[in-house]
Amino acid sequence: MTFDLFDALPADPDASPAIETLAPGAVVLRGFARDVEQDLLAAVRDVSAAAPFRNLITPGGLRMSVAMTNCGDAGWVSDRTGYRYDPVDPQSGEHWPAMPEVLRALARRAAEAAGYPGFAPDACLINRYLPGTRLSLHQDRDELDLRAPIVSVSLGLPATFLWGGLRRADRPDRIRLAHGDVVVWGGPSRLVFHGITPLADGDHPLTGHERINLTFRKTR
Ligand code: MD3
Ligand code: FE
Repeated sequence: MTFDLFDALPADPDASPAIETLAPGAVVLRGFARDVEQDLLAAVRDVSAAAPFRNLITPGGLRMSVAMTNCGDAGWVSDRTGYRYDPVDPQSGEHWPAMPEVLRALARRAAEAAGYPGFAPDACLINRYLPGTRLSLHQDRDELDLRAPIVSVSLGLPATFLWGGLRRADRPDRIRLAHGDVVVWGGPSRLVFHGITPLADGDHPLTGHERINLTFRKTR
């Protein structure tokens, strides 16, 4: 009689091939946003009609290659004075557009699937990448409540995501983020250094030559 190791393993009702753990606290949900892709892109178009994408200036005086806008009660901005979350879009002097319900609901659903129930983001930063656009290695630490995760949604062209350790000098790993992928970063992964390598050109059926990334944050 043969003994198959797999016969000895109980079925795991929570095991799903769509949930990959990258590191403690960090989970990739491949294709999780696909079922609402059209609604998400329509919402991004609405937000950017009211608060256009712009290339912010870093405190060091460099213009970022990523173009950004925001929706929600607060938006991430950078200028010569530093980084901050601001309820007002400095370009218009108006509040940022409200967070569309389809965005809020997706972020909550993804956080829950990753083990962070009750995620209530007050800010969504929307990044737009064109071929050649990159985001250099950084930490996200402008949020007051670092216990809450950050949920990121990738749409359009694929990108190579770099994620390192808690020190800038830690050699980063690379993962491919494709259309519809959602990543949830919390717990011990919340303060890892991360970035995006220069975007390769391509032609995506829904976004053409663009990659859009949404990051949902609880800033206070
Ligand atoms: C890990 N955005 O907006 S998303 C950012 O694809 C940012 O546009 C990248 O980094 C993008 O700040 C990466 C993945 C991501 C976002 C936030 C994180 C990973 C993170 C915060 C902490 C740890
Ligand atoms: Fe970041």
